[in-house]
Amino acid sequence: MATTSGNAGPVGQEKINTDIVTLTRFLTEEQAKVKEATGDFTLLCHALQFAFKNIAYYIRRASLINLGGLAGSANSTGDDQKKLDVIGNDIFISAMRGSGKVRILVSEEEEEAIAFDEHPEARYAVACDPIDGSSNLDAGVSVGTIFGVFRLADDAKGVKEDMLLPGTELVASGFTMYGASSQLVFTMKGAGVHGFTLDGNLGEFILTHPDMQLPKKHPIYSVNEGNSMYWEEPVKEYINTLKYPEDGGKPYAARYIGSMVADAYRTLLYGGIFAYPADKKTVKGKLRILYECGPMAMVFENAGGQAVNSKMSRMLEVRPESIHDRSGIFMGSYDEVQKVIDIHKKHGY
Ligand code: AHM
Ligand code: MG
Repeated sequence: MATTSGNAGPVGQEKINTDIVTLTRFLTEEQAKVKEATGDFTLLCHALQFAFKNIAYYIRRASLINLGGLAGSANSTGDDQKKLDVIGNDIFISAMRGSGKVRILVSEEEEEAIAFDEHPEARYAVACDPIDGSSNLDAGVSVGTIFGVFRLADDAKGVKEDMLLPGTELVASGFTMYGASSQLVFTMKGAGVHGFTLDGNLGEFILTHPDMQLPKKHPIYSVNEGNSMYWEEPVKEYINTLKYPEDGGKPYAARYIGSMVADAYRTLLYGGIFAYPADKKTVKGKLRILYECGPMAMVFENAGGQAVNSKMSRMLEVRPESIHDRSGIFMGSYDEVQKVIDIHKKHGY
């Protein structure tokens, strides 16, 4: 007789789902909904998907094949590059070039935009941070890839100025998180946010979190409090209201990993707020508009949350002045971000 454990059925009687939705199937079904679709966007997404799988593979194997540590170079914004930063960047560039659908690419790791002149007809532009949070890599902390896809104007020349677009122009965005498992969060303009999990055996991203919705509020804040002596007054006041609630309620919990994809993923699932404000020392903010703040803002808005910059403008409407331009950001549950906005308004913002 078969043995049973707990409430599970006898071995061999697990309920097997034979009708799983892979990312490939999801994209095909989405394309079918758009009558005039040419399939270019779907092909581009397949190339993105391959880049994510490839980067996930090397991150999993990093300690085994000596990929830890520095590469001995610095990136566009002067940060030391890790060996994996360089590999992730090369994988991403090659996948985007190979798709034949990308005219121009901006990567955190490249000072200049990369124009794929061999594909003059390609109509998409991509911005990416191939391995965000890489300063945490050697400690085994979750890192990820952040990406945004723009449809270029018909008269675009394939130069970096074509990419100085606000997030409202994004046609798709999202991020992966390479952690205990590899997660992909993906959204398209005016659509929902969907979460996929990489099944290493199948080699496929499986739809595991359809239509992700941020809770309207949740008592978690996520910010690098080591910067608080540089914060502007409204930011100090806001964080204090969370730590010392006036109504005698419970204070908020602090959670800060220091890897935006991991902090964002938790915030998306549980709710709360993630902030990296501009401050007196980092006047423009730390995080980059094109490939960090904009794509994340689209995800958070499409999941029912809000995202604003340090001037309390809607993050998605902020147009970068240069491809590596930075911004302060507050993003998270709708009501939590609204508190930030209200306190700033009181201070005349
Ligand atoms: P990176 O793109 O060089 O990895 O930097 C971005 C990271 C984010 O993932 C994270 O939110 C932030 O920097 C952490 O900064 P800090 O260490 O100043 O708190
Ligand atoms: Mg980054």
